[in-house]
Amino acid sequence: MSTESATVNELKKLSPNEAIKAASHALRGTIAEGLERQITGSLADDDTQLTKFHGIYQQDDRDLRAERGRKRMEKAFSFMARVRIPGGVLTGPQWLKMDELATTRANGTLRLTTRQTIQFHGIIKTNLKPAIRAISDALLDTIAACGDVNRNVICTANPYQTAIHAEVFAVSQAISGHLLPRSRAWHEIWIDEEKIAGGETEEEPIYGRTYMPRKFKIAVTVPPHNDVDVFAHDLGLIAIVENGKIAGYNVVVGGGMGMTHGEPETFPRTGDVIGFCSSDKVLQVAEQVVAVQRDFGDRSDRKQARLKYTIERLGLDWFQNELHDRLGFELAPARSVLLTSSGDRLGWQQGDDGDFHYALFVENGRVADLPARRLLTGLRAIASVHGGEMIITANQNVVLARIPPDQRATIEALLEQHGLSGGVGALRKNAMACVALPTCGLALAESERYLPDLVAALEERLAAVGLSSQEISIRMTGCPNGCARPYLAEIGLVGRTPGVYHLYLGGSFDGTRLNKLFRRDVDHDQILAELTPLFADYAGRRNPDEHFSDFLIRAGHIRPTTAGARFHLDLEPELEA
Ligand code: SRM
Ligand code: SF4
Repeated sequence: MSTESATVNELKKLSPNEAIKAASHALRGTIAEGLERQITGSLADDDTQLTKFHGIYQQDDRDLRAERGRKRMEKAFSFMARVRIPGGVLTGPQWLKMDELATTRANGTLRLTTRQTIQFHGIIKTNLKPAIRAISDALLDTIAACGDVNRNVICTANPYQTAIHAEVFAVSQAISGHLLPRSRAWHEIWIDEEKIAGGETEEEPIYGRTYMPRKFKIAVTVPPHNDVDVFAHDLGLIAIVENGKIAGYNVVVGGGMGMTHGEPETFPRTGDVIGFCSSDKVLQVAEQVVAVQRDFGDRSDRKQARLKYTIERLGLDWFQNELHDRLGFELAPARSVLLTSSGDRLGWQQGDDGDFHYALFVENGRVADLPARRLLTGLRAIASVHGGEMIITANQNVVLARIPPDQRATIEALLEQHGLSGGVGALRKNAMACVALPTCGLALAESERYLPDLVAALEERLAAVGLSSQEISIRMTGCPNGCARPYLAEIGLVGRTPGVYHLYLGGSFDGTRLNKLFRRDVDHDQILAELTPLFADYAGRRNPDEHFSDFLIRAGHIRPTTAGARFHLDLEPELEA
């Protein structure tokens, strides 16, 4: 390890999480004992850090927090469990098991996430072990879905579209498997696997005893689609297709979304393209990028512990040299790539082999029954007859994949019967919100429960100026951590306090350019008041095919992000319009 890393990790006081990981016996802690304690619905504090590595978060119902506090009752604790589904692919029977689990052990809904997986909310402690066992019975797991490790690897949706998509999916699965922790703790605690003889803890050849300094995220995309937001990840891989085959991948490093309000040393950042590697080298590249961050990431301050800050601190040239040294070869120059959109192509598509695929809109990823749109029951009915797969996208939607031509009418009828076949407005289609209240412990404002209403109001304003069919991306989060990747949207809204948001504008539709802070602390009416004149100006003066955010920059409503600026600071609004 070099002197730089000594400076950051050996001379500073390590964060408390480092000691918890080191003393955890490869992620076991006292979780198993805690599950037996019936006097509380919670686990020991240190164990709640370790359960994250097993895909499990302790939460409490924030809608009930104040009232229970007044009555001096324990918080209404429950757990969120996140499944590991690299590439988002589930079979029909697996979907049905997840659906059953949601109704029997969780809050009766499935939550599709921005990382192509499912979260269950509201699992009480006594249900937790049976729930994880049910996930295991469906041949799935929750290992490394959270925690200081490589998370669920995401890739452009639907491996059944083309052979290229199939290969990218296989690569994502291979990376996910390669970077899984070797500890058997998950199997011992949750599915009662016998303890290893002698009780010795396993070696972690890639991670070591203290795992990563922080979470680590990987996404793989197939141009021209950027449905994974490849620039938002610690490591992004862009498939380079030549003569109908994948020649290799452009390598992108140091992306990330999270920041903290009022702390300019934290910021969203798009990754840097650092070169190209052939397909046979991609696992090696992924492992060594992880290894550099493992050794040089800041382990003293968790707010500075992501790869984006390591690169800002030590420099991109340093990072590339270190990576090349470890690889024993240099990445080739990056190939040229065109990305066109970051959303999903909703509706029917036909694959190379003649099978159909239907990408179904799921508002903010919440699979629940509403009077007009019965998603939970509808998807259950479809999964029961559908011989193909159900594929979760990184935009929180689901693709019903591999529908043979003679089954299309059956699926169409089921969609119709459950109110799922109607059109969705152009703004709504491109909207994403994070979970936020009531489950997220970090939420400062509503997100999932509020964005649908805001979109309805904005769609009225767009219709009034003839822009009903204009696709504009809008994303909201209940705090600045950026779980719905709001800083890459054309319109970004980031929670400040209940009912109040910062408004960001100017992110590109293809997910390659960050937006900028446009107005601080705006409420519902102020958001409408800010956006309505901009919509009108856009309707009157836009060029053909010009996206909203590109227009805002051309028309001078916001200053362009300079080519070299890969991060923005949350300091002052860019311009007074
Ligand atoms: Fe996230 C923390 C939900 C994708 C950045 N995120 C959380 C927690 C676990 C809150 C907590 O730590 O107590 C949220 C649980 C809420 C709940 O009740 O379910 C949460 N994040 C989500 C999900 C479910 C949002 C969604 O609506 O889909 C996404 C689950 C992804 C998955 O399946 O693995 C989710 N989170 C993201 C993304 C987007 C992505 O990965 O592409 C980001 C921004 C990218 C990045 O990491 O930079 C993201 N989440 C964060 C952060 C800030 C991390 C940072 O280093 O800046 C936190 C807070 C933290 O880690 O301390 C966080
Ligand atoms: Fe919670 Fe904030 Fe993530 Fe939303 S962005 S889920 S409020 S941590």
